[in-house]
Amino acid sequence: MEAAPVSRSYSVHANPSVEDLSVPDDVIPGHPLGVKPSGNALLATQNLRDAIGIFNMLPDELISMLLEHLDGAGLLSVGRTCKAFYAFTRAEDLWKALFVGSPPVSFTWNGTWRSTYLKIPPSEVCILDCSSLYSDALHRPFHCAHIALEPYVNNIPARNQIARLPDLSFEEFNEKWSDTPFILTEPVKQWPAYKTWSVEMLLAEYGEAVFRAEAVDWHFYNYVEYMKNNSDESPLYLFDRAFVSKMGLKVGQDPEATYWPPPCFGEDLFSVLGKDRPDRQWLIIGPERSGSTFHKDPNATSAWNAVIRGSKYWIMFPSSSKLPPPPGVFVSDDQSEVTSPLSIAEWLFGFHAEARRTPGCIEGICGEGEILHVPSGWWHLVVNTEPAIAITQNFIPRAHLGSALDFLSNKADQISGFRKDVQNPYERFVAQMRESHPELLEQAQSELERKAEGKKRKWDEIVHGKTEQDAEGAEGGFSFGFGDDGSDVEVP
Ligand SMILES: O=C(O)CCC(=O)C(=O)O
Ligand SMILES: [Fe+2]
Repeated sequence: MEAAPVSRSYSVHANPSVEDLSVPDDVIPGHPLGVKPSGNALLATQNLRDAIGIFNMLPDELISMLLEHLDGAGLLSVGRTCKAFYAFTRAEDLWKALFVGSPPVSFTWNGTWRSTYLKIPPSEVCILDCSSLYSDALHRPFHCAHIALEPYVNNIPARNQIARLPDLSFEEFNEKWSDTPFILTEPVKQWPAYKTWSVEMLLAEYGEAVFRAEAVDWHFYNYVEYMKNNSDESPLYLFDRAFVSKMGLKVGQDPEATYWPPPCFGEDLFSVLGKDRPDRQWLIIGPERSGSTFHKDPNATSAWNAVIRGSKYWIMFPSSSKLPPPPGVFVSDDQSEVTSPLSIAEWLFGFHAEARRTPGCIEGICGEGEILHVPSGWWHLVVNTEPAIAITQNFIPRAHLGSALDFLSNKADQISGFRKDVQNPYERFVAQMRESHPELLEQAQSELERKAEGKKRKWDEIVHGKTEQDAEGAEGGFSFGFGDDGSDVEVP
């Protein structure tokens, strides 16, 4: 009953021997302790769970939750009581939480969170046979950490393919492409970063530098040890917004620049805020299977994401208040919270097929030296199909000034990435735009007014059967988003 999606094709001979029909070892390795999915218990003659006494009445998930309350010594003690509890206390999530909760200043990555927390060198890790334990809760993360990505990222239907182009001019981007995801194959190939960066080179140059990886700040040499030797279902992802200063890079127009934003995207209008602008650029490094679960980028910004080494699979959906979120993703009524309780592997396993059939879905692989455009408001899930190094930058393009203003003024509670002391980002932004680009601001504001007026008219027609002229004299006000363009403009 072990579920094992086939990762690679293997030949079946005309006269298969027993060996020929066996599942090859390289598909999905067995669980390190031999734990099996729970369905196997139905035919089993022995079950290690019988030894856990009164706890046998609790579901696996509840046992795991109880164990989350123990410290390292507690977990080791419980694990010594019987093989079933030994297997439960070996769950990597427990040890990851302990390690991340009290990170040592220096450490050696020993291949698992448990061995790293307990400082057990790989040669001294002991393994008890728990093959008579049947638990989906324990088996699932291990299984997900090994499922093959190929069936999901390959064979993209032609109708779903993200457009691929060598390059674009600013005019082409501004007039035709600012609402559309695309991959450019040329500009990044000019970057010194593309020509010189690799994990080894970065390790040699910046091994001692400390980068942020989710909730931890690690020396890069530790992250590389981790990257090369882990079996996590959702590998820790290096995502550092201060890499330019940490690495002493020059960026943009400078003759010694390591990289520069491709000119087609034009200026980033958030630059008018100078030092008060929100976070904008990140270095992203991760092993195969690391990536980003479904989200929309912050503050209604667009983004580009340039792959310097490796490759990334992207699956994307447009959004508007009329469209549901992607399959398997749930959003609170005010869109402020996204719940995607699944890891990338679980989502691929459970929802990818449905997503691929859903209108609006587009997919693509952004390879080494290529750059992908994420228009503001688009949902995206990204998974690294190989160990990858990327740089991403968020920006407000001219064509999306209206949606950025709309977001900043109407979704103030969802604004993120500004320094804490920057009060009232919307008003600051408008004031700076009025100074630097008054004509663009005026255009965007009248565009927003036109949209709000259109919505108001539509509402009046639906509710009161009123015509445009009648509605002009209407009184009272409330807010309602019809969202035919993805924005929820306040109706006065
Ligand atoms: O490279 C990735 O994982 C995607 C990053 C991303 O979506 C983001 O920075 O918003
Ligand atoms: Fe993103």
